Amino acid sequence: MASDVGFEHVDVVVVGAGFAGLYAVHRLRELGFSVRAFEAGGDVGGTWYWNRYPGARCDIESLEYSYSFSPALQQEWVWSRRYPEQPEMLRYAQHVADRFALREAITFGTRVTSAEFDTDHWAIRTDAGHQIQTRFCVLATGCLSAAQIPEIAGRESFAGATYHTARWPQEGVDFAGQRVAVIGTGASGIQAVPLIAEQADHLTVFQRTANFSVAGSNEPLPRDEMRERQAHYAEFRERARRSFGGVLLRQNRVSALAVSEVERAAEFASRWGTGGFSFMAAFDDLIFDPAANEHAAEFVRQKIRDIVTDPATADLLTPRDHPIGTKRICVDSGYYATFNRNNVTLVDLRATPIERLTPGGLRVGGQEYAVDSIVFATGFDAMTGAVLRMDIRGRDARTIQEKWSGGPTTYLGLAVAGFPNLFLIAGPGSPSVISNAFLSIEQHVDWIGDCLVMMRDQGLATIEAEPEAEAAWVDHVNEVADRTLYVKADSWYLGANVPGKPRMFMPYIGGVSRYRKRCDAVAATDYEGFTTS
Ligand code: N01
Repeated sequence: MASDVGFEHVDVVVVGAGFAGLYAVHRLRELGFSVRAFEAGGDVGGTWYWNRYPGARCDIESLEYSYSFSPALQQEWVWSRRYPEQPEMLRYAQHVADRFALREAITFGTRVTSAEFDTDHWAIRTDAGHQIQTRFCVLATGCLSAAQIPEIAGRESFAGATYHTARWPQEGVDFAGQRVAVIGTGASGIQAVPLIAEQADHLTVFQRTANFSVAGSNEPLPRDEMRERQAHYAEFRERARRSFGGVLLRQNRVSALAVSEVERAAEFASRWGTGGFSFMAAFDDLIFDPAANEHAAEFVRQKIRDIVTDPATADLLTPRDHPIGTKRICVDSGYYATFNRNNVTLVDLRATPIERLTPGGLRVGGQEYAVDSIVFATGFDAMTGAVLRMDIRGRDARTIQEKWSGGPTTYLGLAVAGFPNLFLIAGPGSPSVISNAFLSIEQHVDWIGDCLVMMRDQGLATIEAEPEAEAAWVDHVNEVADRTLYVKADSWYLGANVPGKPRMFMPYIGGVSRYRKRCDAVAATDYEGFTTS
């Protein structure tokens, strides 16, 4: 295949054509750079291309989860539901790609396999034989894109069909008449379970950790609400940029411990009624104070006991091993109530893990569960997986695997010392997965664009994070995380879901507003913490 692909020289290679890659292609071309992007999937959309499992939808409201860079795009795109479902998100990505003629810069169905730095450029290679010399490389590889299937003995022996929620077949799956197993009860499992239960003959859910979930009703978005937002988009976007997570939640500034029991219960009940992430904004200290958090956790535990009729099942579904919100809280539609159906069984893997897969199903605690299909809702090697699956070599041919052997270290989540002219979008060390992805993506791409323009204007060839600046930033990221309860949970934020992955809180939890100010200040002070040449 290499024969029909010659050497190419461009200013920027963008890896990935999800929402980060799409905006990077658009913005950098707009600034006059030549850009080439590669995307492993067959089309644009990233997360929203791959995650087609039943029930897949966003847990941030559609009025907030979209691009702000184009006022015209904001005026022409009309969301149909309060929480965008996967097909609508994918249509939005496709619309953006067409509207801004982005596909012409993207090669689909092609993975970047290696990137090697030499003097002042990167040599990029793909699995289709492309070889490209580029001055800059932008990794828009996604934080939840490297799907994880656990090593389970006998996996190859299973004779039925297996699926991962993040690699769902394009044509969909019909589970009618089947006995189905779902392994995993994170956000993906919790969204898929109610729908699979409606279709399958019997569904067995294999749970290792009980999870907190808050219902989020997904009614159609009223046209007048959409029009109202369109009339004031600029103002809302600006408020989101100045918020903590990039989402305009109704944040109560009061401590959960400063109000009476009756007031506390009323606030939680009101938030439960609203649904979604707003629950964790019920009080100001839920993510900092264990006693405050426990009140919120107990409210949800009681809801589970109220909803689930079988006390033993309710007990198993009740999370007790982590503070609420420290594993990303789930937003569901009827998850707990699904366990009242007589075609749904819950199996506890905490007491007895899966021993092995067999040709006919799974064996747990000496018992055989016969199934026709297995759905792995087992998550991702988050934030670093997609980067570490490539062979990236920086200065002195040092690999990224070696550099990050103790955990991902970055300067501002944007750059890595020893890897000049390489940028991450929403990388570890930035608000990323703990924020509204669109807002954080746009902020990073705009910052990178400005940086490249500065380099062009000043005739600079390289920019590289300084090791001291990187170390200080990593300390700051850890210090901020250590003030929260997040570090108490075995979550994917800490890499705890991947055997052998160094434990390190990866996103920056100091808030998008504070983070943006810091990035702007670095740019304004002649890129303090970076060395240029
Ligand atoms: O993945 P997860 P996910 N044996 O890692 C279990 C975003 N997202 O795809 O908790 C048995 O959360 C694992 O158990 P445990 C969102 O940010 C958003 O669901 O490690 N079980 C867990 O239950 C989310 O947080 C949306 O003990 C095993 C599950 O598999 C992130 O993506 C929708 C196992 C994995 O849960 C990831 O969510 C979907 C094993 N060997 C996703 N290995 C929305 O916008 C793992 N598990 C709503």
